[in-house]
Amino acid sequence: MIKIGIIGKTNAGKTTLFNSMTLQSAEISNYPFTTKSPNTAVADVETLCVHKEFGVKDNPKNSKCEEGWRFIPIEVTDLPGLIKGAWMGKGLGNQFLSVAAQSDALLHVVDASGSVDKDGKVTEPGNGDPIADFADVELELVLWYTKMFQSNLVKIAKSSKLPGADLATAVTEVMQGIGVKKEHVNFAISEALLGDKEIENWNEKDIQNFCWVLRDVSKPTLIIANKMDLPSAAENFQKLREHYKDLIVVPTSGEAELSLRRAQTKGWIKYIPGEERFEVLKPQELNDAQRTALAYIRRKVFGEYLRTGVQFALNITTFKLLKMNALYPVADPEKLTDKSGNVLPDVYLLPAGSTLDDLAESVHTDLHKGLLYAVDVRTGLHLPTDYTLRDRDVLSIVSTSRRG
Ligand SMILES: Nc1nc2c(ncn2[C@@H]2O[C@H](COP(=O)(O)OP(=O)(O)OP(=O)(O)O)[C@@H](O)[C@H]2O)c(=O)[nH]1
Ligand SMILES: [Mg+2]
Repeated sequence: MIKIGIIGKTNAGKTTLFNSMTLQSAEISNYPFTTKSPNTAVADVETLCVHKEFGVKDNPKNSKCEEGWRFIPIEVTDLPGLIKGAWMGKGLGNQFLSVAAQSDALLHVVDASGSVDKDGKVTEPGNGDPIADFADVELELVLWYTKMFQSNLVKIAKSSKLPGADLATAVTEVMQGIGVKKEHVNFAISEALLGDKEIENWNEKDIQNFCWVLRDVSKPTLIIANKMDLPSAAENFQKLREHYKDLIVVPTSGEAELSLRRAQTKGWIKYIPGEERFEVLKPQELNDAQRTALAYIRRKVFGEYLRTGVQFALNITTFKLLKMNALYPVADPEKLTDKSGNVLPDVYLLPAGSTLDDLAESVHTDLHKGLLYAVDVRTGLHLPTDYTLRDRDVLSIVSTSRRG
């Protein structure tokens, strides 16, 4: 399952976002460092389901389908807030950073309303500096990567000199546990202009440059501009977008999403996460405060930003940053069912460039072992095992052992 980590300064609203995505009840407060250890739970990403195109009614098994949208589970981890010096192990730093580094992608949350001061205490909106907050946390992360690289320098230098070895392979061996791939290392060597320099001759600056690029390329990150419902958030959101041009900045209100998801669970409103509207179903069951809160969300969040942004952020991370494709394996190419008769039962997420062979491996080892070909349900064509999968493919995989 895809793993997404939520990082950021204390009080930025990480746990509120986490609870709104996963419907958990992890502790939220306006005191700094409320979260003491990581919380992990399942959330969903959303993609347009193929069942309408085929004119069938589906029976999802590994996912859910609501009003034409497929919701596919992913894993989300909420991390403790960060303090300066975390990379050296200060506070909960090390624990935080190693979990963050194991995620496939990161949501880096900043308080766009600027209501958290430099020490993480809640202040008047507008007093905080979200651009500096983002830079501080990023620096900690890069320093942690640098420390990991530096403490393995002797080992890397030695194994890169072994017969048949090279520098990129040696670095990858040491750092693959945190998602670093050989192509990332090669890219970082070339971006930092270190292709012609023996590793023994890399100076501090070379190492720093190399580690910045490595962090960027190996860990896709989305900036979440949170607390958009508060004053001064709009201005800071623009500033963040201008300052961090190479990154995607998504405006969110975690608090609004959490209120809506909870109201929806209680049956008070109809709301599908990600949609640009909600409907009050039981106005008589709401008290004055709840009515006011919903009216505020409608005006300040949906009125100005169309949506709370939370589901959108998860979708963008999965489909744009991680370049995932949604794939629908079925056993019966005519009925689009599995062996038990469930229509379009499962969706798998695999990164762009994956092949039919990769899909078969994800579905079942036996299917993979005897893999012959797949039938493209749309065209009836037989696809070879090295066929490059496309988003929303519906495929009946044929192997010597079984159909899946
Ligand atoms: N107005 C507004 N307040 C929010 C929003 N999200 C979170 N908050 C508030 O911000 C404060 C901090 O929220 P948390 O979710 O505990 O923040 P955190 O980033 O997990 O904090 P640590 O665990 O200390 O690192 C709480 O008072 C929340 O109610 C939002 O979207 N809008
Ligand atoms: Mg928290």
